[in-house]
Amino acid sequence: MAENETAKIPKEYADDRVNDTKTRDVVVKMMKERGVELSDIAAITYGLQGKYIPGLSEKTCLEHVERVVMKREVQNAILTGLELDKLAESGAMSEPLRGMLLEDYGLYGVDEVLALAIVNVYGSIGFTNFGYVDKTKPGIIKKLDEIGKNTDQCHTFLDDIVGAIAAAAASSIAHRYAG
Ligand SMILES: [Ca+2]
Repeated sequence: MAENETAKIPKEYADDRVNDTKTRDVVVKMMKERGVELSDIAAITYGLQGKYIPGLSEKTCLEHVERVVMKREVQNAILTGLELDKLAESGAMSEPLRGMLLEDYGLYGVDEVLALAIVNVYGSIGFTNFGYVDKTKPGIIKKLDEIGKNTDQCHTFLDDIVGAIAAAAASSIAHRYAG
């Protein structure tokens, strides 16, 4: 049987131990409540890979974003980061951390470190893409950045998480099309 041709998820990614549908639903809902749809992330992934892969669609990008949010390491990073953003907003967080998160203090840096847990899942291509989206702030990332700067909302962790998921999905696509 031509297993590789028919299987939707490549064998190396199809490990049930790292797939968690229930937590997937929780983190997707959490991101939605914070203003991010998976399709917003897929649009960034498309921006990263569309020019290199002829015929790549946003729908395919969305499938790879879905694959990324099924990973337990990714889900854990989302749960942790978004909780910290929400705690900072609610006031249930001590100083000086609260102030650093609310003003998105440039030398804080733990938001980027947490996001690397997501990027790591798909290896080295992800790092380059993550650095690129961090610098260019495409689409929803720019929007989150502006909301974070101009309102009481805190997106210190969310913007990096979104960039990391987009970068990881781009790597997943690169692996898929390289073979
Ligand atoms: Ca950030």
